[in-house]
Amino acid sequence: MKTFLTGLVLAAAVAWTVPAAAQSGGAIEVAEPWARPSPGGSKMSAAYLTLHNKGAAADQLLSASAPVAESVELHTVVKDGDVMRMRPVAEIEVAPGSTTVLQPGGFHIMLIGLKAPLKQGDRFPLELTFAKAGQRQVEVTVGAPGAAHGTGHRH
Ligand SMILES: [Cu+2]
Repeated sequence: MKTFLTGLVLAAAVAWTVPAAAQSGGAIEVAEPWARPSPGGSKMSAAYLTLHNKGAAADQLLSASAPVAESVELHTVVKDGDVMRMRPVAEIEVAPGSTTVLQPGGFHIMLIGLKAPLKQGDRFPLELTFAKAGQRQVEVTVGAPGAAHGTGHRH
């Protein structure tokens, strides 16, 4: 069923002939960007955020970049025997009308070759490139997700 629906969405996307660059791309909302601190001189860290797709078509996060890191990759975590390993992914899908959460243990934005340590409370810009929504810049706060956002998800 899910494959069938995905097929329909892809067909709709192909039929939609307006150039992607001409669209304002308002369908994707980026919420709660945060990153792990990088203690102990580590040159790597990860950023996380929540993607809401308010549109009628699937979209994909294709890449990201940040001035604090030499390179930025999209990763997921897969179980390899008893070991959890990070793997690069070409894209992160956001289905129409749904939410994709990048969080520890799953999809994340890998910051490689940090130019300076990330300390709790630091902020840095992160540019996201989506297949349809185009480019989006967000400000990432370094710290735990709850600590960085007073209006967290506790009820
Ligand atoms: Cu990673």
